[in-house]
Amino acid sequence: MRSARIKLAPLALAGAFALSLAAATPSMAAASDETELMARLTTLNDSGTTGQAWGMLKGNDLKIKVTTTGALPKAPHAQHIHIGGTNTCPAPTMKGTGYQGAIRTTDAVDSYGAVKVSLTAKPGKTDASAALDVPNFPVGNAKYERTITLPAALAADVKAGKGVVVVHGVDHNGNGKYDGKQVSDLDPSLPSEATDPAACGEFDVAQMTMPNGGVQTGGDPTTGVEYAGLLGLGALTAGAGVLGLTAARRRRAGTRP
Ligand SMILES: [Cu+2]
Repeated sequence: MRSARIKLAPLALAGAFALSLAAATPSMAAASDETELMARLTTLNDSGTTGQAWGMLKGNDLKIKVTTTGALPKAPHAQHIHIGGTNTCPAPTMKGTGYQGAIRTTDAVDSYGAVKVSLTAKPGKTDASAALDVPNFPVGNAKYERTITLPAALAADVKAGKGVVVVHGVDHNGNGKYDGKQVSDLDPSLPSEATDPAACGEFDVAQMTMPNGGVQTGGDPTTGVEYAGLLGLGALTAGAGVLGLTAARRRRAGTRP
């Protein structure tokens, strides 16, 4: 009986789905205190620097990773979580007070606020006092990871998605190093190039994306939303039910393999 085999397949998949979900992401079912965060870092000041940040906040402990590409090689790049202003990145087209209209760090405080967490390597401090702890920042492209215990108020802000990850250091004149006559708005002993923002990304709470790749062959954007809603209620078994529904819908849509 051909039809019986077709009906069995979704059931087996549903079981696998429930298992993998329970193993991989217990936090979802528990509706726990873990918050996942993501930022896509986009270029400011034509630096050519892009990157991404990922975070997992558990209580007040933030595990954070930052990677960048296109950062000026062999030069330190200060990196922070800023909070304040509108908790957003400035438009890349913003006119600043820096080199040929470049955005300097303080030009954009209305957007991303002040430095609240300094993303230094150990043994650097991680509060605002370490904002320019040059020896402990990544040199060239970042491949950064650290777990930082935040003050409770900051953890709450990060959890609310208010953080903005900013990577600094822009070689405006393209000569391969930080120099130039203009001094930094953060520290007059440094050239402005050393501290101007190079990339920025809003550290948003990650949208819940379900591991549906093994089930769907694509095409139905609404099923992901259904999963999210049901799982929000902590209903693993309901998830299996939705899978059955999805399979039925796909058959109706004539997308059987
Ligand atoms: Cu910063």
